[in-house]
Amino acid sequence: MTSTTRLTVAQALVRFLAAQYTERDGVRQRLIGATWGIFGHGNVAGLGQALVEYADDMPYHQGRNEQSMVHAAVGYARQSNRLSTHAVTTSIGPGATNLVTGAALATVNHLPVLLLPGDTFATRVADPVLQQLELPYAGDVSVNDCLRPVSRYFDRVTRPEALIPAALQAMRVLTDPVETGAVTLALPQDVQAEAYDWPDEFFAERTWAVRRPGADPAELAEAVRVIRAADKPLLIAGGGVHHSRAEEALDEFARATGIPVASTQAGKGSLRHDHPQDVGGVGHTGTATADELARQADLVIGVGTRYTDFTTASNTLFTGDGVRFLNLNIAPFDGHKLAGLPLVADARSGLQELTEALQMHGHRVTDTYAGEYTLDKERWEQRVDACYEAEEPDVRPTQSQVLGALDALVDESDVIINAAGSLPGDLHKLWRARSRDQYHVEYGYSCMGYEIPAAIGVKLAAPERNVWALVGDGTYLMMPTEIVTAVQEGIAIKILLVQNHGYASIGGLSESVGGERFGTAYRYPAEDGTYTGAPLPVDLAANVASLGMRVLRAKTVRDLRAALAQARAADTPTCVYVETDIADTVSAGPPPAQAWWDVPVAETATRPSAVKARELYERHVSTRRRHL
Ligand SMILES: Cc1ncc(C[n+]2csc(CCOP(=O)(O)OP(=O)(O)O)c2C)c(N)n1
Ligand SMILES: [Mg+2]
Repeated sequence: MTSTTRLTVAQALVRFLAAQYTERDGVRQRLIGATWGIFGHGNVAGLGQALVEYADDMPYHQGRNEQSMVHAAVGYARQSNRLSTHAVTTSIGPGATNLVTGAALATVNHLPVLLLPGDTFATRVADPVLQQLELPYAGDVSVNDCLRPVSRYFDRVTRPEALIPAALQAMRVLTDPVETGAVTLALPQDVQAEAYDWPDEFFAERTWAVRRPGADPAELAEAVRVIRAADKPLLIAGGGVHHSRAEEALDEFARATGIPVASTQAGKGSLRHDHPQDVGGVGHTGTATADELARQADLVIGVGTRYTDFTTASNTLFTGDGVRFLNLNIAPFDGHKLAGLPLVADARSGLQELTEALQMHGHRVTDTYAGEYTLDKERWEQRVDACYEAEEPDVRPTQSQVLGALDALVDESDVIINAAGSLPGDLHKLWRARSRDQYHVEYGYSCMGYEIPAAIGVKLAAPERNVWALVGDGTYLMMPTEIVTAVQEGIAIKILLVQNHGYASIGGLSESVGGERFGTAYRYPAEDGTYTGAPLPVDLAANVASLGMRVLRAKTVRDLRAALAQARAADTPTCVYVETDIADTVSAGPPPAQAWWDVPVAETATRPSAVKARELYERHVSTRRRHL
């Protein structure tokens, strides 16, 4: 007879989660390192009680907003190379639907996170309960169904025994490098508290091996053939290089073949900035070096990339004669993009196999090609230096100079986090990544508000690192509340808050697409009704301080350098607050976009700015290539 233990569904789930491990390359770690939670009637008596009961087995973190709890879990998962993540429990209704944005972010970025929203009664004896959505045409729907399209696995545990298959499927998806993303187990609140006799095997330690599949021999042979036949190959490193910990394999591939390596936002840092083959970011926010190589390339080797519009410059970047794509990707879906030759494999395994095969042929790009990109790379470095330099240290810095001040201070152990605004573009162009984890820009979902909670997650995964959340004022206002969590738990994150009184990024974009910067500045309304009056009297530094975090205000470049150094040395959460000028962000900013980005412009309009923008738009559209 199997031995059993009588526990509630919530208790069983917590015990089960505490016993799950992942293993890759001989290293084993907890799959669910901790659980975040905000309690309401949908989870307080179920999961809330279970987390107290098993507090020794499952660490708990108290969040302030459900979305930001997911961001923290995502930050933790990314820093943990997807081998470990956090769970997030919420109440029903608004607590649950607040998860949707975080879930989408996790799924878009292929980062694992376990969501445990409470759900309305399975028995329906008290319908409608507080916060229940009733649909006259469907009795089996709850607001949690909003999580289906943004989850890689969704299940609703309406009976205690159904937890067993649901929990096992959830672990399978979280640890599968192709499938992973947000995983949702919706837990009706009555079922959470229901007892059941669980077979003890359910609670035994279980290790999920994270696989590294190698390439199919025929695909590998074809890949080697096309690389050998290419005159001007360019490799594009995507997030998959990091997820697979393929940075060393990429380094060996690049050194052996001389093939230059550009990177997407998610892939930046795959090679150090001073690696001879690293040519920086590619695409709309790319470097001149990488974008020129992309224009001329006859073979683009995508490694672990989804080829978003920022990378392909909305399909206007790859214009080389007969350009072809070779896509090393663990996901066949991405491997087949741009009518490319798929090389379906783990990034590390695939790169190792390619390097070995190419070395047998002594394959290397020509010295002329290598000489050209080496020279271009040096030229770009000088442009970065010029942007970072601040000849006059006693005036307000430009945003590039803010980055320059940080660049001068950090070493390999620092992690910088950003997701939205004008910073991602500036960082992609300028940032000199010194280590593989340093550049943490979430640009799959580019979600304002990711940065501060993600910094907490990263710091929990890597307590020895200096973790910086870089935030614009718009982003700050979107989601500052997890500062309280950092203060409460003594998580010494650093925030660099750049105040420019509005949306520099979208303001600039708006101007270029005929939108006249409408609704993008934080200003009082002027007489004509547009928001172009005086700046608002908000004091975001005081706001940070009011949440309990130490703030250092910097007015000049000199102040900023001192404040950043002080913040870096601090062992409590510290924010550096600096004002820049929206106008500076454009005029004294980094080099302009080296490639286009498609944001459709009004086809008909009366205002001259929109008419002009449309003319330019049509010229760009005509350069689009279809790769078939
Ligand atoms: C949640 C969310 N809403 C809207 C957007 C669209 N968006 C992208 S950048 C941006 C403005 C960011 O402002 P701020 O943080 O001040 O950065 P700045 O552009 O001034 O550098 C907006 C609204 C987004 N990325 N995320
Ligand atoms: Mg701003």
